[in-house]
Amino acid sequence: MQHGNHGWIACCAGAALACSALDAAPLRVLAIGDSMTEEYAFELTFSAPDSNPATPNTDNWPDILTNHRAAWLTLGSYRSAMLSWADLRDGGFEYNYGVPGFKTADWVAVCQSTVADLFSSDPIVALRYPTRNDLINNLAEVNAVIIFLGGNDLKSNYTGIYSGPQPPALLSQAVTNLATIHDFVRSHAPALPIIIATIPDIGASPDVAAKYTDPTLRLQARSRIAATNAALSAMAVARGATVARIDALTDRVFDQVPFQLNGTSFIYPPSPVNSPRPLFCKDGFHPATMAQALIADILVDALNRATAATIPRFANREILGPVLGLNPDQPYLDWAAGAVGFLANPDGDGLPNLAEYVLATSPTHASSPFAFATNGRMRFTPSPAALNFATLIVEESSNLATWLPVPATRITVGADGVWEIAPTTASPGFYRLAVTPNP
Ligand SMILES: [Ca+2]
Ligand SMILES: [Ca+2]
Ligand SMILES: [Ca+2]
Repeated sequence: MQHGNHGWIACCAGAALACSALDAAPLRVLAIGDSMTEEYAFELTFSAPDSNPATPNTDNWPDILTNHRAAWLTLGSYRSAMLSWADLRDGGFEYNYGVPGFKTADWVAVCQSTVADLFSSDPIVALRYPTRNDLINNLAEVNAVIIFLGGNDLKSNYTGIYSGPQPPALLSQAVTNLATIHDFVRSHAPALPIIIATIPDIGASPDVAAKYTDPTLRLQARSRIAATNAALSAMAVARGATVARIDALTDRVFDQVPFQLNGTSFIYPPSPVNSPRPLFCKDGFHPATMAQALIADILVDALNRATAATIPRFANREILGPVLGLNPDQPYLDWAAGAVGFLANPDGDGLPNLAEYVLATSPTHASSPFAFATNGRMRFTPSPAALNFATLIVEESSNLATWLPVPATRITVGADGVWEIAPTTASPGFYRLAVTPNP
């Protein structure tokens, strides 16, 4: 059997989004939420850097979607002045009812508000009634509703969730409250698609992690919140609502250390600079722009499932580049130590640089990256870091004309990172490697 191999690269730069194909008007989306949803322009206590406290340098999901998906989606008209909406919306988008600090019970109180609230000496209570009326009016204008709450419920008694003998009643109450809010929307908009977000597990934030440090109790809290989100999802599905699994993102923050997109890693501790790299804003509690872009992606996916919309999702390269202003190729450029293109082959060994990066070989020394084990298997060890950045596909051919991916059943990746390719029964067998940057 012969084994042929040579590096081969299919490069694709970030594909331009096909805006011109749009005929439909942007989807009008209404959001019922808390500080995760209130425009970060109105949350300067954490959205702006210490050095320039009046100018936010982080964006949240409504900011990101309206900045980068305006052709597909709108949250309505925008008012930049504080208190320019005469209700709990403060400033910002017409259809954005993100109210900082609100728990699910606060939103139930808005839904159930009566004219009597207008006479309350508490200005927040007094604003419930006009907020409810505006909301009902806007439900007649929009194409979809997102209900995204619960983080403040968890914050109100995280100690009980963490170390209480039983899961606190607030957890099941949050699900009941979200059902009440859903049913309020449904009663005023019988056919409107409704998306219910799961509750972000605030235990994933540096602020909470620093105060609640016992690993066993942290796991207990995580398990109780996961059970709550399972109940919440079942409630939503039973009502015909679409579920947006925001908790999948907080699970990823727990589990992926360091958190990375295409090999660009992000920083867990907050920073007073609020640079693009920390996962959280400077308060250590609210997600910074990158995490909010991933939230936007989860919501885009839910909106597309709930409606006939085809809003493009955010690929990692778009989040790194246009959203964050980083260079999506930075991990490769750091390895290449300068401005050397993916296809460059300065050592003339037939392996383009991107293949050398993935195969952990030297771009300046010609040498085979492959070894053959005694059993005739092709063996090589790609760089784990580079495999975050690019995808490696092993292809084979019996005639050097038609190439097909080697079936996964013949590729073994060992715990030590060694790839072994079992030979084909066809003879002669040729192999080549396709390496492409991740989207
Ligand atoms: Ca607002
Ligand atoms: Ca080379
Ligand atoms: Ca080389």
